[in-house]
Amino acid sequence: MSTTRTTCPYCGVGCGVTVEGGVPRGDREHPSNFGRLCSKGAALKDALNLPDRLQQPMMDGRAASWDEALDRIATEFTRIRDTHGPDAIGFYVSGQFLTEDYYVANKLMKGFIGSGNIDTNSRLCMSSTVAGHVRAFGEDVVPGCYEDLEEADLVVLVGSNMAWCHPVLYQRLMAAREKRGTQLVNIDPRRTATADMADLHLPLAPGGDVMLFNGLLVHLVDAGKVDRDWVSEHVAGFDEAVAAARATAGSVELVAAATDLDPTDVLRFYDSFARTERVMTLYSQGVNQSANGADKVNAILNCHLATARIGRAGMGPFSLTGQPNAMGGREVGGLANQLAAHMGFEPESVDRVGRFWNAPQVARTPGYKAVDLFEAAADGRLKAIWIAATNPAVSMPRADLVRDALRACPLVIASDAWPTDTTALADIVLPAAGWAEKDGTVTNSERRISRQRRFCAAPGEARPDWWMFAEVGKRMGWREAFAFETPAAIFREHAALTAFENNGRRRLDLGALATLDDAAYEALEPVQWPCPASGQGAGNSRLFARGGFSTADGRARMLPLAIRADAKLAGFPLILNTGRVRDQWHTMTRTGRIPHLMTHSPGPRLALHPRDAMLRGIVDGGLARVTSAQGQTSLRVEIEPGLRQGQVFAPMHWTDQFASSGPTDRLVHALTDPVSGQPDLKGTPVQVVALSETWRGVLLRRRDGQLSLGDDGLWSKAPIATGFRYELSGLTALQALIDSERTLRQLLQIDAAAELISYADPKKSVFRYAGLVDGKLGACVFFAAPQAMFPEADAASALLGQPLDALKRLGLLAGLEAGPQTPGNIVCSCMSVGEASIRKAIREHGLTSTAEIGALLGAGTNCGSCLPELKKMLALNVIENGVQA
Ligand SMILES: Nc1nc2c(c(=O)[nH]1)N[C@H]1C(S)=C(S)[C@@H](COP(=O)(O)OP(=O)(O)OC[C@H]3O[C@@H](n4cnc5c(=O)[nH]c(N)nc54)[C@H](O)[C@@H]3O)O[C@H]1N2
Ligand SMILES: Nc1nc2c(c(=O)[nH]1)N[C@H]1C(S)=C(S)[C@@H](COP(=O)(O)OP(=O)(O)OC[C@H]3O[C@@H](n4cnc5c(=O)[nH]c(N)nc54)[C@H](O)[C@@H]3O)O[C@H]1N2
Ligand code: SF4
Ligand SMILES: [Mo]
Repeated sequence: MSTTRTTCPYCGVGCGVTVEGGVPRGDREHPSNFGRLCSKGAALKDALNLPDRLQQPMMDGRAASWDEALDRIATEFTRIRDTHGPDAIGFYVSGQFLTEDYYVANKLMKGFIGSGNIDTNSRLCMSSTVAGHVRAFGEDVVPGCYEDLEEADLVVLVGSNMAWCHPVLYQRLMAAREKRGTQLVNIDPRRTATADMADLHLPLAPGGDVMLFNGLLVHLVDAGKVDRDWVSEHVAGFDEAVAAARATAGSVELVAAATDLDPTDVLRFYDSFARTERVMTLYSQGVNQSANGADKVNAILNCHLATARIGRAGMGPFSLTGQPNAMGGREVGGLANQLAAHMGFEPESVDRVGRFWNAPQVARTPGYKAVDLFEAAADGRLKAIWIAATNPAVSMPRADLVRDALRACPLVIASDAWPTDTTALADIVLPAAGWAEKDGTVTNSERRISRQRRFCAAPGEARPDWWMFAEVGKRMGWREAFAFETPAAIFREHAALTAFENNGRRRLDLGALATLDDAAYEALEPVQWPCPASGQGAGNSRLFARGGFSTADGRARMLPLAIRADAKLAGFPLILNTGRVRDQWHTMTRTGRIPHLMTHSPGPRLALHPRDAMLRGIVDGGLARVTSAQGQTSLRVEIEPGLRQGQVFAPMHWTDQFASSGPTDRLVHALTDPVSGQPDLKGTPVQVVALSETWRGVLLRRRDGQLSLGDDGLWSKAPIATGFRYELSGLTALQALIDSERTLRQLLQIDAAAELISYADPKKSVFRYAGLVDGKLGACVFFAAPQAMFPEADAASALLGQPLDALKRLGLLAGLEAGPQTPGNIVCSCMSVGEASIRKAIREHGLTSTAEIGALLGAGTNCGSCLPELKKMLALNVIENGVQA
């Protein structure tokens, strides 16, 4: 049986995966995960062969050949470039590209079409970190590595829900903590699964991070913790940075008041940071996705630079990257404000890259950043846009404007592996080969390059992204520049460019990899850069301990940072925070099609603080309308005491394909950080009002398809093993729906010939209908008053597609099939163990540890992603039932 070693396609931890007999498992030898996978990684087996793949190029809604599609793109691009200039064309690509895809797309746009207009979803993800790194270090370099987490004595997590978003790395941290007692501080307005595990949680007012870290800098100076010798040798701007910090955050009381934190907690954090030499500050989207994201990054870097806690074992600032190849995209220069290989648009770099590519018309200026790119498409400046491996109709702020932009733009091309809200608006849809079907490399959060290897054939006509861009390049007349035959050839060219006239000026140097032959590329083991041809400093996992920053004078920069006033908007008194849930990946094209990954968070929810809910007369599980200056939607509410009052939270994942509420980004404002251009996705002013729900329902069907619920019907969809489960609700009388047999038949997807059976108990507002095709259950729908739970639906789902005898029919309609108590929301998705079962077992068996839960129920014994939730339930049991843990 052949074994393939590859990398997980989800988050930036970059876990190694071995595939044997078509079954992916954690790679025990990979230095990211040593065999572990999280719930998403553990479900990779189910991500192979998912339904609905795009398999054929489509033009204007009809199937086309690759030749037709690529020729039309090349002809149109050439015409547009000749008529309107190169800046009338834009590419919007993705951190889910492999480095090789990215390299070719960047070369085509910046080198040959001759515009800077290629930007990526990394603009929404990492660009504040890139800007912060460049301002402080002179180059976008992550100074540390994963092992540092295991060697630190204090880990500060800022704006990161690592337990859910970087679970395997989080498990490594937890394992190290067991051994060395690592202290954990979590800085997040929301009490997340990560905060639950922290020694200290600072629920700061949103946006308070610069204030908090300015205050920390002042405290470090006053506590005598500055490494004066190191700073005088390796840092510039110390005095200015400290003066600005003192002017804004001169005392703990001031900081506490401005961030709405308890002064004792602030002091506890400052003291432990000052006291502990080995401190790591990990951060992600609570830092990056802000109107002052770059300043937040530099506020953190300032504290590490002042104390020389950088590039040494167990210390340093560390940005947790989101996408599997967020880093690779930064390396090739996929952001509109970078040119290539960590070079910007200085004339010297433009000249160097131009000579390397043998391209006479390299872009000389940065292009549009994501938000501007779609504005340019909306107002006619862009005549063509090519979107690949990202779903901006869902994931961009002001998503409705993005949709309008796609409708307005004369030529929209989208490459994806599944149909999405974005491909629905494209003139040309190109079917992409996905994970398992293509070869290349990705770079994880710690600068480690790993191979993704192909082990399946792509379905139908699907092709790798690099091939599509190269084909268009050739067809536009640049045959030689795009004559790539393999990903290995692309990688060699990319590696050579990083080394070209580098002379130690850029830390990104892959010179040693530029000469890999095809066999060596095939066999490439995970490797951390720098990897210069000279071998000097090769594979250094820690950088900058002895200075040597990539600035002209070799010194790092500390920055003076001002405090930004928060944006208040009359009529929108609450702040909408957005982010992720444990088992979903972004716009759900893969994870939303895997039944057991939909059980942990089965539908979109708006989390509300109990007091904000009470003030609005909203109950747990009730419906609410959320409105912002950008748009509005209706969502089911979950009361969450772990929120700050005044803040609401909604996941970013759901789309028009999965729920009537559609993308949360319809509500989100497009305010951007002035330095990085990254949108403030965590801070949209909104208003929330109660909606009165008149009925609720659950529909089970074999097949997906249109739902005929009338104008005000709300729904969300989840795949189940036997078909699809829809949660329904209404705002007007149910009668209109159930009085029409036609509507009912449409809902149940049965024609007039099929048998429709029903049960009604109007006094209790209970109505049940089922459609039978050839005696087998095709679909059923249960309606009841709001607040109903529908346990009978879980039982009925097993009957879908099964023949129903008279007894089963009766049972189904009478709701007798409910069976044993429902497991509740699934907490452990690997072992399918639900919240209700776990709580019951803890209570009845007096369980006090996750190990005991594991032994009894199996929960938490596989990937470990649910361990934080299990610990929380154990703790809650102590509080609720007075049991000693
Ligand atoms: N399960 C899952 N994992 C993923 C992904 C996924 O889709 N699903 N996506 C991957 C990607 S691309 C990314 S970028 C990462 C993101 O990983 P994270 O950044 O950990 O995830 P988020 O949920 O976006 O946001 C993190 C936290 O920022 C907090 N926050 C909001 N405002 C502020 C603030 O002003 N200050 C501070 N300090 N905190 C604030 C939020 O409350 C939230 O808990 O996850 C990666 N991993
Ligand atoms: N409100 C709010 N919005 C956010 C965020 C937030 O926290 N809050 N987070 C932002 C962040 S950090 C990120 S990273 C973005 C993510 O947002 P997106 O990038 O839009 O999300 P994905 O669903 O990952 O989109 C990837 C697409 O690529 C497709 N795909 C998969 N493999 C391949 C392939 O090999 N080739 C091609 N061509 N296509 C492929 C998938 O089917 C999917 O449609 O969302 C951003 N938007
Ligand atoms: S932590 Fe999970 S999603 Fe991230 S790379 Fe590892 S297995 Fe994949
Ligand atoms: Mo991201």
